[in-house]
Amino acid sequence: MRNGALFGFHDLAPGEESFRDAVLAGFGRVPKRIPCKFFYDARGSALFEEICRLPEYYLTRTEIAILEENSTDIAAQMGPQCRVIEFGSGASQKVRILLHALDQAAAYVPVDISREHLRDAATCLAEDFPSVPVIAVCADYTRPFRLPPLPGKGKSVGFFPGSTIGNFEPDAAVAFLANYARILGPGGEMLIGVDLKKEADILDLAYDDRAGVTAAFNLNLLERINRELDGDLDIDRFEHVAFYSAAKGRVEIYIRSLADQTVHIAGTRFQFAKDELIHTEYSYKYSVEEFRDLAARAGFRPVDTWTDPAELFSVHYFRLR
Ligand code: AVI
Repeated sequence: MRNGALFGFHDLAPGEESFRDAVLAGFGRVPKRIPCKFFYDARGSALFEEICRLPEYYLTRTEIAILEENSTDIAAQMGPQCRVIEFGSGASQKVRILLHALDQAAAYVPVDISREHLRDAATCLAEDFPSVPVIAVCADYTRPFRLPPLPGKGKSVGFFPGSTIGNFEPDAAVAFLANYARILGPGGEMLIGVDLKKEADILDLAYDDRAGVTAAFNLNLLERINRELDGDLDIDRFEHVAFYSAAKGRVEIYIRSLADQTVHIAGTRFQFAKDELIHTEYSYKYSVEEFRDLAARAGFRPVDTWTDPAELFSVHYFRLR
């Protein structure tokens, strides 16, 4: 860390659900399932970064363009001396656009469960923005927790980009936003990126790209079972399945078994019928109005919304009622 950078690290020692418990429980259900949070081991995170650069995966570049295009307006809403609190901060990349535009942020608070990744990303950001105090918090942001005392008297603004909110089912998304609201406190505000509803063709390709990167990302869950849980799955006997259901307003992602087969995981035997599906992820898409209604259920009032010219993606600004 270079001299002058202001940096704090608060470890709230989050307990993590083990991959083993999740897979053994999930494979005992009908349909079988693996929660999408397990995509992100080292290989899965590298594949997700590759997805974000794919021509078919318009989400990342479109959201960045919206943030860049509207950074002055966004910074005006956030005001001087605000504290920016980002849940699931990962590599802390998109927040750099805000920190450049803001009239001196009082603090940047990245919150993530992945301790070492958080420490590295937060250290790097503190070095690049030496005038912004960076207070990293290692916590499970899907559960209630308390922020440490933060510097400054400006408002606390949540930042939740990437349309990660779409990976929650709607009731869980409301509960997640309500927890965010409690942590931001009275007067809190929120800047959140949300993918918009659109034609099925665009969404089908975004989640089943020609180069097969999303397929590799999804099937990495099975590779992970083999690596970490002493599994004997033959990956070639499974395939990636992703499609947009307009009726449900979501992309549904599964792994399909290509044969009747028996596999072993951590000493337990599981049967698959040919064409049986393992559910791995939903990615919900919302119209601007639908998302405003959902956020209202968590106590957020809409202030402004920015979209790209093709209306692929939206960035919303909310204030707590
Ligand atoms: C992290 N999340 C917003 C991604 C999405 O678009 O739902 C995860 C993803 N799954 C497949 N491709 C990308």
